[in-house]
Amino acid sequence: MAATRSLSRTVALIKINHPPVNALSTPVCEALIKEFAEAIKDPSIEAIVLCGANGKFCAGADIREFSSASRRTVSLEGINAEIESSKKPVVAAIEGVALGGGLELALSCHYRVAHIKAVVGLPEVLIGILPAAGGTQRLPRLIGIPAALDIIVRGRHVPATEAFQLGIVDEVVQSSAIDAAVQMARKVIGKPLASRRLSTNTVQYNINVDAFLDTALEKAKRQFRGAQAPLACIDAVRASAQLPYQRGIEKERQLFASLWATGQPQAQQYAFFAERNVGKWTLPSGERWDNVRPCPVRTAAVIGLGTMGRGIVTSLSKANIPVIALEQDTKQLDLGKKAVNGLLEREAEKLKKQGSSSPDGNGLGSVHFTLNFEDLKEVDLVIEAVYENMNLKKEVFRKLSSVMKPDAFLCTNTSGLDIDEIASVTHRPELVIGTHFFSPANIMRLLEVVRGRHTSPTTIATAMSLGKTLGKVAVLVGNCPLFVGNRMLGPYLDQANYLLEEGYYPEEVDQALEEFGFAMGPFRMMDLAGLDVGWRSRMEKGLTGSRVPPGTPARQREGKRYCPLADMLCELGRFGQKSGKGWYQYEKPGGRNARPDPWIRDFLDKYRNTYHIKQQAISPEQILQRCLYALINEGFRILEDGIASGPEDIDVIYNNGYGWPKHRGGPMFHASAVGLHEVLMVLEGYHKANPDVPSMKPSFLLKKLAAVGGPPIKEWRTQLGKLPNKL
Ligand code: 3H9
Repeated sequence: MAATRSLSRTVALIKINHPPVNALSTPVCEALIKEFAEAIKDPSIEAIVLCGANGKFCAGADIREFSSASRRTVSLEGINAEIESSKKPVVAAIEGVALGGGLELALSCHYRVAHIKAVVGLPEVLIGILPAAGGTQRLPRLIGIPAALDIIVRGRHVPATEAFQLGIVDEVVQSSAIDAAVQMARKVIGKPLASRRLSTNTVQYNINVDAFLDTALEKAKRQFRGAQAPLACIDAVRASAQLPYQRGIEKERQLFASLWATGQPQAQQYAFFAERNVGKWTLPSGERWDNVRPCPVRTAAVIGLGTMGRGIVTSLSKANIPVIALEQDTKQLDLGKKAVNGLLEREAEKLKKQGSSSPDGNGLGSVHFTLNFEDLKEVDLVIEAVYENMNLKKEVFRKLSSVMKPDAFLCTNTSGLDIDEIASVTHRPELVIGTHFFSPANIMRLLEVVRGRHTSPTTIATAMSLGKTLGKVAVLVGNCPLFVGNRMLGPYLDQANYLLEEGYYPEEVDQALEEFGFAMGPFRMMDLAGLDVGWRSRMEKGLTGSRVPPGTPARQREGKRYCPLADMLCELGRFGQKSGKGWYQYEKPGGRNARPDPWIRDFLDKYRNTYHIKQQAISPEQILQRCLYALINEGFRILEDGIASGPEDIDVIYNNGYGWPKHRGGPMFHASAVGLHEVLMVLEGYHKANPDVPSMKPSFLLKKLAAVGGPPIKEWRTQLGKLPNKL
């Protein structure tokens, strides 16, 4: 039964029962309508408590129904209006979550009681829509415009204690919220309900609402770069202050429909489910997420306390896992310790604010700093995060293999080195795995988990489960140079560099990609990461520096186009933010405010003159096509090589690790939305005119999918089934 009713004397208890999160599917809504109607009609019932089964109130509308052919036939706001107008008091008993339509349902009840560990919120904006069952009209009527706007536009989860302070819930309890709600229901039987019906109230404010919302709108336009849902949320909240309730509801409905027509909700809802699906990994041998048990990680160690190591230690400690942090000498250890302690202090402060610190500590795992490898003997899992150099990593793994207990897992935080080569120096290659964190590792949600040739299913299960414990989105990928995210970045950055050769300036290319929605354009991103990182790797490969054979043309390597601009900047000490100059200039070394640099303009003009490069007229649209389709084409090659198990995996990586705008779903989703034939035509045209850029040669898989009419992304896997799988 989607919703059931039982009785506690004269109080009816209506329970939503739709595992796993009690989402409001059509059958649930139909059952709610029926149960409420009967409870309201039944003369023996004096009050009603609404709750959810299995410790969860309700996670909102059933998102799966939005995209299905059988779009909702039942109006959630209709149900809410029925509940609110009931003459018998209705109390919501909130346990676990009351999100989206779940909170809207609770707001239509006359009273709300929450368990202390519950969270409430209107996170619709995160899936490309707005609360459309009265949430944008009732919440401002309850807590005012600024607080409601903050919750609706950011889609944040509000802990019960804060919800109580804001007035969203009437009581917070440590024990059963259902029992407390029944008690409250009994207390309020016969009391007047008029003031408890939020739709009949007016929004209270003592601010200039228009000016306040205009400022919020401008800020949201800058912050969310092209995402329409936050702007629609602001419009809807404005309606709550300006219009009577019913007209506000009409506005909410109109805004919902116009958002749907933008295609953004479909992209964000695809991304929502993709994030959940990537956790359900499957190996070609049949082992899967649900038939391989992960080993518990009770203690962990981190080797190297550079930027990445510090973030990883903090991340483990945040998950309440005791960590041993190891450095090679006292100076590095002291530096690392100071930095980690600073990060941990900030985390402890956050936990305190959320009320999550426990009475016996600050809620963080202990960190022990050491110089001694022997201290790692008993640890369950180690993450090596030393400098990105194969010989150094092998030296560390040799030591780890001899020191650590035989069943300890050995993880390497590398952004692209060969896992098999690292594993080859150990006695236990089956326990070696890549864990590619993204900087800052205590904040960024992505974790690429890289399977080596010998990595065992248990090791995979353990690394994937650790990712979840750390609050990350872990994606399993195969072992190849640069794995998935960084491998796709190569052709994208090449195109960005070629655009400079052809007449553009860094800020123009960045602007086009930032207007598309990227958090950062390619040149600002390179400056942030440090230009010297790529330069050193190109020197090691003999692409630049003293190992380039004499007579090699400046703009060619092995017959392929090569852009030496970044090398030239590095030779001049322009490494990006860290040196105060790179593609941009900064206020000081380590500064963050990128300003266009006239020196760069001059440098590029001279460069183009030297090599007699004719300026080309390229539209911003073409900038996007060249950079994005280069990235996408490499994504198809990755699928072809069996390095990622599906397009969702690639999209989750880009959405969570590379600043891809979520309202565009991810690069592979974008390709399917644009049309694979269109992508193919552009790549073919470019490659024909530029045969010396092989990365733009359309991939076999793209051609194959385009040839069968460019099927929707969810059907690509059928085609992928016949390709190799390196997972
Ligand atoms: C809405 O309410 C619109 C209204 O304003 C009015 C419209 C007219 N529907 O995340 P998890 C599934 S829009 C369907 O792994 P957790 C999820 O896919 C909705 N399915 O667990 C997964 O399935 P599977 C507004 C949903 O404990 C399983 O549940 N609400 C929904 O880490 C477990 O999920 C939201 O946006 C749903 N609404 O986190 C809330 N929610 O097992 C979205 C979850 O097959 N949900 N599933 O992979 C969440 O934020 C998290 O899922 C939640 C639990 C915090 C609830």
